[in-house]
Amino acid sequence: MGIPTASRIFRDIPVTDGRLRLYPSLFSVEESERFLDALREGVDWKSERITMFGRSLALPRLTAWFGDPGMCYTYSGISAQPVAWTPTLLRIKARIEAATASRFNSVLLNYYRDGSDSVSWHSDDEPELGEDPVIGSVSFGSERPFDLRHRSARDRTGGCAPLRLTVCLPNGSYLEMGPGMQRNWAHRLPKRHGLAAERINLTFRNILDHRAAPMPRDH
Ligand SMILES: O=C(O)CCC(=O)C(=O)O
Repeated sequence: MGIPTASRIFRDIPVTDGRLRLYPSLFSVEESERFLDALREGVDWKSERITMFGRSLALPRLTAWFGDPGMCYTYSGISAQPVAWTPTLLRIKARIEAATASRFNSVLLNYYRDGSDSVSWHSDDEPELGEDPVIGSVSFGSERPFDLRHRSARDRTGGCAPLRLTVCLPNGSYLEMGPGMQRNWAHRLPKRHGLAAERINLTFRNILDHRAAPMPRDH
């Protein structure tokens, strides 16, 4: 299937112990607006709760989990059963798969209603994703900074690659966190106080062993 040339343009962001690739315009502005509207209106968004220090708290974002049958996922102590792929999600997935060598069987959707919504430091390293997963992250709506930090305090290579960096994720972009990025790095989407605009993020994943024991995390 032919895809627009702009979709294929990418930039490798140099990082120690990992591979990070940004496609700034995998989707055009018009497509991104249509997908943002379709996802906001068409997804049954959930406000999940986690227990921290004995208190039940709502996650500061809405979420939804879609995938092939049986692709259950446990994150932040929440066990999610997949909703079946919708035509919109299959179109987004097809674009990624046409532009890259990656293949995914599930996706976690995050709806950030405004700048007070966020996700705190974590790695996508649940056992069902396997030892060294590739995570594909699509962004629609408001551009937000995405922070990454290496898990070790020191640069073990002695080189000058940064151990902490921020990547701005524009409307219509696709960030691929390749091998090494969950094992060696953590990431977060910090709050942007005063920002009124919404954003929807889709993190495509591959569940390798859906029977693996869950490892809850805080975020
Ligand atoms: O919204 C983002 O860009 C990050 C989402 C994320 O880190 C996650 O779903 O694990």
